Amino acid sequence: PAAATTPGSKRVIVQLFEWNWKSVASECTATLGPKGYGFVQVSPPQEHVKGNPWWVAYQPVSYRIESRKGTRAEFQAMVNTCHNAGVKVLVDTVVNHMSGQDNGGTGWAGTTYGHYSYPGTYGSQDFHHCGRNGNDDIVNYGDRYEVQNCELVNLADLATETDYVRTRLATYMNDLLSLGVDGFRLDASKHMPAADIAAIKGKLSRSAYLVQEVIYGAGEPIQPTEYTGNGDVHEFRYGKDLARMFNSERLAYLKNFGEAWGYLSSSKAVVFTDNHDTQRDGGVLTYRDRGEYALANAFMLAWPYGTPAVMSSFTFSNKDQGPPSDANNKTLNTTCYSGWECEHRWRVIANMVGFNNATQGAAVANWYDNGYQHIAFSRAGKGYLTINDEDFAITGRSYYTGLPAGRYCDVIHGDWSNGSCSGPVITVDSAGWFAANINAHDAVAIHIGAKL
Ligand code: LM2
Ligand code: CA
Repeated sequence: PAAATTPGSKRVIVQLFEWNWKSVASECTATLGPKGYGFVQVSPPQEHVKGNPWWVAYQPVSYRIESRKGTRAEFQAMVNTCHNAGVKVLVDTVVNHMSGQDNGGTGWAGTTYGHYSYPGTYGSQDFHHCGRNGNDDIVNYGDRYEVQNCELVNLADLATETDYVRTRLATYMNDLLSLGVDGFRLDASKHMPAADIAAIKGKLSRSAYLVQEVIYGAGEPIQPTEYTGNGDVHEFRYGKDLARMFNSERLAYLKNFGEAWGYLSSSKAVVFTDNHDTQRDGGVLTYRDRGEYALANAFMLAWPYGTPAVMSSFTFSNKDQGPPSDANNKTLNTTCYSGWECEHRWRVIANMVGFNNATQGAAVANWYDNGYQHIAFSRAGKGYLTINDEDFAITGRSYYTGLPAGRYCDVIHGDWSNGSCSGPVITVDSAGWFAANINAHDAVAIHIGAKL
């Protein structure tokens, strides 16, 4: 069966990184549904190695749905609750490898394992031994064979070319589908040939939204475009370039942001300011950039390139630090703004999700820039965003929106709910113009979904 490659009308994804199932469920009801998020991306749900770092989740030990984030029953309840709130569930799925522990151990749910032995699941014949670099680890990203057959940081590399491994992975994914999930973020996709992913997809019991993690590397033999036949692909260049425009270049250059920059085709790309890896590796904007980060997200959510994925983080001071957890490393319930950043709740970000939904399918029109850090554009007939990232206020200007005359809620500074606006109202005149002053490092956004 063919997997669906296109999300529905509410397309915005939010990555609730390392949230436990109980907290994801509450957030679907409290925020994600009401604010219009289409998908919640959850962290890997399978049994993993023990330990405190967040990345234990990326070392599977079995495919039991039992992790520091919760039990199978809690996972099932979360999927149901999110569906009732109108939010689909995208599961981070670790399919390229198992654990990276040389001496094995006991997993979170009690499964005893060895580096190349997962009783009842895989034996030594199910793993690659690439015979390179002394320890079978990947060193040279310029070598296709090595990237796909050697080990990513010592993680036991599954022989995804075999029917047994493909069937076992599909069995795991079909189990998740039976729990009602809507799609998969396929971890480490670059480390598997696109044909292997296609074969696994061919064994799925029903259609599902696929997002493949293929990190673009200049000059590398394995390119993100190889994977678009299977489904969507993350466009990693987007967040790095967007950060550069905000930090050291010009917002004016964003006029043709997207395919013209050499990116994947818009209909296949999933884009983000940052994700859990890039926010630790640098070169992108993160929650630490506060207002600047909010403006970058506002742009992403207003600009019609790709499917936007909003990051929601726990705060950290070192790269390995795990999420707020108890003494056994069981993840605590989320408390926003205390240990958890909850960027997806920030007024600008949450309200721009509504802008994205209201402007679906409308082209960019009426682009304006001052040559530097002040830009503006409409989504024809449906919405208008202007960002002033200059160090000075822009006053006494009018903006041509082409929108129907009327009074609109400025969703950057106010919330729209039950037909009223908690912040400033922008009046578009009968010729489609409005006048406003815009502070330094600030923005104004209006759309037809928030019209008084
Ligand atoms: C991914 N995408 O392809 C994830 O987005 C990324 O977060 C994962 O790395 C990676 N692939 C493997 O799924 C993370 C983390 C690594 C961590 C691995 C495995 O960034 O630091 O590696 O998960 O847990 C850790 C240690 C590493 C060690 C390895 C195996 O940092 O030094 O390798 O475990 O024990 C000897
Ligand atoms: Ca591999």
